[in-house]
Amino acid sequence: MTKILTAEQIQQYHENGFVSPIRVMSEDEACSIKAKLEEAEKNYPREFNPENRNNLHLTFSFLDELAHNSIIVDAVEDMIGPDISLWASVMFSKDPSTNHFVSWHQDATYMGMNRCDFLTPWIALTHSNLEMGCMTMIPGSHKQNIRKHEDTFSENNILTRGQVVKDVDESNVVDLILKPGEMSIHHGAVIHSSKPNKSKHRRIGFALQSYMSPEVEQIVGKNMWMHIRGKPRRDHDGMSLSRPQYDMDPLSVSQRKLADENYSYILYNGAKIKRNY
Ligand SMILES: O=C(O)CCC(=O)C(=O)O
Repeated sequence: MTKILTAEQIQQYHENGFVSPIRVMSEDEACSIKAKLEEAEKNYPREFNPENRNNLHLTFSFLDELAHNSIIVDAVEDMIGPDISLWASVMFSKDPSTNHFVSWHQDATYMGMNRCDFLTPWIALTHSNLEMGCMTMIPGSHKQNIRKHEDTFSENNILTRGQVVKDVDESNVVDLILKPGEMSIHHGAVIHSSKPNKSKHRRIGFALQSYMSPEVEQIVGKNMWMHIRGKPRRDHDGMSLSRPQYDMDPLSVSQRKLADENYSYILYNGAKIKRNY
């Protein structure tokens, strides 16, 4: 018995490497989260900005609540089982009329895990459509191995290394058009990208990247895990994180600093350049 997803949605996920759209909350609730986010950016500009965008769920209660949202976690449980930890999160924000884009890539490439079958819910906090640079997927591409990625460090590419998979067959692409409060869920190995936001409105997606079962292990670097549900992980080197008691509570700030350092070590392992993302 599944909790949220239909058998058809689960089949779509396994077949295509993604499933979308799934409603998590009302549009009004998503707008209120966006308002909290913009308040946090105003109050803590150094800690929360387009470059300092990783692991914000560790220091802001409204994002921690999203990471534990029962609709999101139930959907994850339907696919990976009851023992769930969260590896990290990324706030992907694109300002209106900017050139920022995300090149074709597979998330698992630089995450340093022993396998790729983990998943990322991407929660739309605004509309996300073609004009705004929504995510685009290559269906079925998660069934291949990890392809060769070239690190470009291109200025407008908002991936850590500006990594690119070349010669992608774009004949069957699927654009994930989402309304505020909806999510998509994608597999760690599916090839995806997103184009610039040409609209007059900001596009924001919160990527809970990624929820993993205990079978998925960190083999490059150390990670700090947020326990979400079920049996806690038993990694010998991975530390467990506590939830923020309130926005920017000092313990959570120090934990996020350490988590971000570990995260950056893993993602830039072997890279020639290290950027601020
Ligand atoms: O938000 C975007 O445009 C890209 C996000 C992405 O690549 C991801 O969540 O894996």
